[in-house]
Amino acid sequence: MRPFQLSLRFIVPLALVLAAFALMLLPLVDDLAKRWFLRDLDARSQMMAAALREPMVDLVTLQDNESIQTLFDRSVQEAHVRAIAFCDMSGRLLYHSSGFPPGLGCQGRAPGELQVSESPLDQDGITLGKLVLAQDTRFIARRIDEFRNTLIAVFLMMFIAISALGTWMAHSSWQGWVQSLKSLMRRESVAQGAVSAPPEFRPLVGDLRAMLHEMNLERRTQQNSPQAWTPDKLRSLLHDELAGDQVLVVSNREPYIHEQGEQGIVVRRPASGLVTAVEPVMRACSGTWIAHGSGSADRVTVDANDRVQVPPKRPAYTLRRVWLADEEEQGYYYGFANEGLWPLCHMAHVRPVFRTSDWEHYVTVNQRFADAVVAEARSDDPVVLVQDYHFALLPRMVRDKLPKATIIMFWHIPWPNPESFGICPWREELLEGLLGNTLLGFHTPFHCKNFLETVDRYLETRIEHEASTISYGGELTQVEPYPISIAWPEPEAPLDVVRCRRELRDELKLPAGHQLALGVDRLDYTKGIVERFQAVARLLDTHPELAGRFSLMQVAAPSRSSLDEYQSLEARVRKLALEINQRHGGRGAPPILLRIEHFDEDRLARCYRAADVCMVTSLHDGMNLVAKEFIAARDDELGVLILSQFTGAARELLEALIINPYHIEQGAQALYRALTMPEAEQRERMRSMRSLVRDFNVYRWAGLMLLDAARLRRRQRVTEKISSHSRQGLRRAS
Ligand code: ADQ
Repeated sequence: MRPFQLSLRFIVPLALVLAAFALMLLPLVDDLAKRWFLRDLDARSQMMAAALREPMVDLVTLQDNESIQTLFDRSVQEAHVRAIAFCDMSGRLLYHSSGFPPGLGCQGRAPGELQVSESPLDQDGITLGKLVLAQDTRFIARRIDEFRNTLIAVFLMMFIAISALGTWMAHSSWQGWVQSLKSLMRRESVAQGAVSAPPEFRPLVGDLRAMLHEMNLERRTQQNSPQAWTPDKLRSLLHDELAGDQVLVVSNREPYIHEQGEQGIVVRRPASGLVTAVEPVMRACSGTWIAHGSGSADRVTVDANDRVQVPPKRPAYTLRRVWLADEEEQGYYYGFANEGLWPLCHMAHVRPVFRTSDWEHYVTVNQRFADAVVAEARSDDPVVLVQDYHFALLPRMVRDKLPKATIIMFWHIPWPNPESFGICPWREELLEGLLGNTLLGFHTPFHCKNFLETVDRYLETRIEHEASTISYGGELTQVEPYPISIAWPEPEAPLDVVRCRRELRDELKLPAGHQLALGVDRLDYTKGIVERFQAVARLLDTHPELAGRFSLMQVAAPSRSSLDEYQSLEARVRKLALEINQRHGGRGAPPILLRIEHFDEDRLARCYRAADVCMVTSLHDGMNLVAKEFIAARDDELGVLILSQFTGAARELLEALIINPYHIEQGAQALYRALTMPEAEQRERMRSMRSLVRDFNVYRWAGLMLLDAARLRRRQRVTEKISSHSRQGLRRAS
């Protein structure tokens, strides 16, 4: 579009100049051509008179009327010769060709369309009379018309040729400039001057180099800063890097839910790491959080624009609620997102279900949230933070309306390999939607790699693997890993571990020295709860002495329980727990203590502190926050984490006992090793993991994403500056 606009700026003046030139030139050309034709006619008359002179002298002398008539009639057959006559010295018309015009005599007066020329006829120095030749000039006007038309056609062709050449040159120069600019912006090597810049950019390369260098330095410093990431640091980052920019968050789940309780309306906060991480951002910039209004009292607590100020006690930002009809929630959330995308992205051997009606709801709901983003935007370039797989289409929808927005999306679940993703009937649409993002984040480099390979397989794009960017339709999407984490707990009065151990064992009616492993999950088939129970059963098979002295407490929060797959999982989990308890629970406490319920934060923290072992056995998991919560809770530096190799967390928490949850014997062995691990080894492992989770907390996760967004935003602004510089140059050149 832009090269076309630039070429218009060149074509319109060219058309005007050529038109003015043609207007000036055409009368001149007419006049010149007319004179040229008349001169030509005159020369022809002279030639004809010269040719007639000799025979005419003889014939006039002999007064041979008949031969003169024949000679004259033959001569008027020549092109444009209308009449020939001979007049004597006294001006009498003696002979003339047939059809001689009546008004034309010997006086040289002729009707307007004729040109008359006279030539004397001499013999031996005596003048016999004169030859009068009349030529038709009407053809001259016709010729001049033809000539003028030809000239206009030549001008038109010149205009078309120059315009086409100009457009092509503008287009290729534009592309060249944009390419060079992109290379300049993308590659750090440019900062060292490795990529040669086109001459037009040379005045800017110095600035650009300094800016890139400064930004990369800043990023590295921020990443490796020994200073811990805190909500305050996140706030000051926003203040320094995105001052004055509007921030909009989009998520399915809202940060505050109003419910109708027995004693009136109550506000509930969902337990979610995402809310913890994003809330300081929102508080600092007074942004707007757009989410599905799912609470029973949500509608009565919003204003006429569906907005409510939150947190309720000290309002700091706006929550904009979006309403969904039951069938829309069913199709978009339960259907496409959780029966389609969730199993598609997790390798847990549950087949995704794709229904066209679910997809249609998914498109409609994404569009409704995108419209809400556009409606809430106060400028044409807000920062939009999109959360998770519920909104794969939204980035493109927002980009179409707000091309200058900085859209950042975090995909909280794994990204599968291209073959697995390829079974989705709407794979291209989803990928195109995601490429509307400026920045797309995953938990691990492996998920980023899978995403790049998937895009490479199914869309025509340009991928720079080194820079981790995808160029699609002239837009660039940066793909980066941002491992999510938790907020490091800083309780006012730390819980005493010994007390937590005693209280939990009392509550579960377990003897004081009873060893306890803990599992905390949403009741989801990706979490490997069945495999965890099988590992416990296997442990008791191989170490029967542990029966009655060890239990696994499984706290499973009901989740998506309206879906068949989740109902049958619950039934399997309950049945397996019962079977294992019957088989191994004869002597004392049952080996599996199953609690299918949601625990509040405080209760969970007590469980983490009371356990000897935490078992995270996910079959596939983007990150898994339970592993990090367990580590953060253990300020006594004791306790062992068993962690599935298929979690994102396993890439960071290397001191955990890493297992393959499908390998039941391996799980059982790890459990035995954990239950018998000396305290010194527990401390060593726990200390190392605690220091990592403390520093790599959720504020760092949000901070690095925002820093990168600010960096890309600055790049975009420099790109725009350079583009406008190039456009000015182009305008001057044309
Ligand atoms: P989840 O699949 O929900 O998250 P996870 O990361 O473990 O998985 O987070 C679960 C959260 O729910 C934890 O904060 C945990 O404390 C809480 N929780 C679990 N069971 C509970 C219970 N019974 N009662 C109360 N709270 C309970 C998705 C991805 C993950 C990714 C996160 C964050 O699937 O891979 O780590 O998002 O990006």
